Amino acid sequence: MLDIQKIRKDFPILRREVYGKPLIYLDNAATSQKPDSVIRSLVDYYENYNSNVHRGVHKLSMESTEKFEEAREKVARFINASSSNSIIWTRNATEAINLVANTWAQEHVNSGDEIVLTGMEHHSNLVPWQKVARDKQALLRYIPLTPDGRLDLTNIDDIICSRTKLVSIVHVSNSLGTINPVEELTAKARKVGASVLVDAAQSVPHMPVDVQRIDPDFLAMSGHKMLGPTGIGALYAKEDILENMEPFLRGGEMVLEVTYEDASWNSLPMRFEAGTPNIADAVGMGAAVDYLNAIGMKSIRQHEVDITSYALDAIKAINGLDHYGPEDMSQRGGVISFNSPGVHPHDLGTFLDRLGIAVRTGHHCTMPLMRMLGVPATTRASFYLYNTKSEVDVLIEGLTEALGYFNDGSR
Ligand code: 7TS
Repeated sequence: MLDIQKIRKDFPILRREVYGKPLIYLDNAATSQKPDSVIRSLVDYYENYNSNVHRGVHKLSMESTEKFEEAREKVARFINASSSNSIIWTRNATEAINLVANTWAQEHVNSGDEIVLTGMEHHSNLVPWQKVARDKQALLRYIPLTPDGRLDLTNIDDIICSRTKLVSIVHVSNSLGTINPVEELTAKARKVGASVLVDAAQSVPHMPVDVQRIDPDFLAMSGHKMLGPTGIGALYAKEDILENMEPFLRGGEMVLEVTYEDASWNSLPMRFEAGTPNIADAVGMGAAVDYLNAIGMKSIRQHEVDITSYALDAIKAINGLDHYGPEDMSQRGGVISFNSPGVHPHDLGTFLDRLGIAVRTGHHCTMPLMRMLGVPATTRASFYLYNTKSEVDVLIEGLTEALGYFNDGSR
């Protein structure tokens, strides 16, 4: 059991009020809040050893290089990567996926190849592949969804087939909360010789993720969704694949030898990190990993299971509220999207905001999924390690009050 009250003390922002009410932050799928240790790691960097990495013989540069590379090690160990050479710093999960689309896919996807996605992808794992498919005359295929928002694997052996070059799938859906069977799908991809990318933006922050167990070729994540700073994320890729990939951006840091005519590439991981990297925020992401490890990912997952099932039961008990995604908590993360017919999610979100409750409303960057669900948008509550059941109670009271207000026939 997590000591939530103790954890909450580590997050300064949770002490603030909005509109005179205590902040109830339920928009963690968009971005998480930051503990003191992460905030302090940024201040410490700028106050004490700010310096460029990998180039100085001076003390500060050696210190920043050490801390920067130590953070990479921490991220590698966090997802059980066998080498920190497999971790490429990016700005976020979006950039990690675009890196693969602009390098590996340019070389490996050919006319007539198929790229398999799911019906619940975030635009980040959809739009880059649309461009690859257009450029290469490849075909995008989608694993369809069941009515309760799981992947429908009935025809999976027809979808993942000998024409499949890449299976690129979201691990945990940011709109439905569904946890997808990425291990099983990776094994299927392997059987037909296809490569695999896992969009782990919503899984790595919330549950133990082991890249040696899932065994993808690529995995994308964002620091800001896992208590780290914005502007930093990572691409995990198998080392032998990175060794054989062309660089993405070209310039300083990523080269070994440069002549007026040509250049050769630096060793991994620098080959994929042209220019001065985001040193401070990488160090901050390392501090976030330390914080999560100290709490324990299994305990965080268990807390989210408890709080999400508690919230789901209460939401189901509210008349006239539709909710999406699987009911079985073994297949669901800490996200609940809901809708009340006749009440626009934006109005609902605004009503809740006035009560101090931060939720996200909109299409959550999954427009095709919204279209498939037959709604323009949903209201979404998403939980993290610092949320409490009493915050859920306030959400439920607020929802009940809001629905009474908007559905009042006299209005
Ligand atoms: N993939 C998934 C599954 C996501 O949920 C998100 C962000 C991304 C990729 C992109 O992450 P980024 O850090 O590169 O932006 N999802 C959300 C969300 O649900 N609300 O705001 C951002």
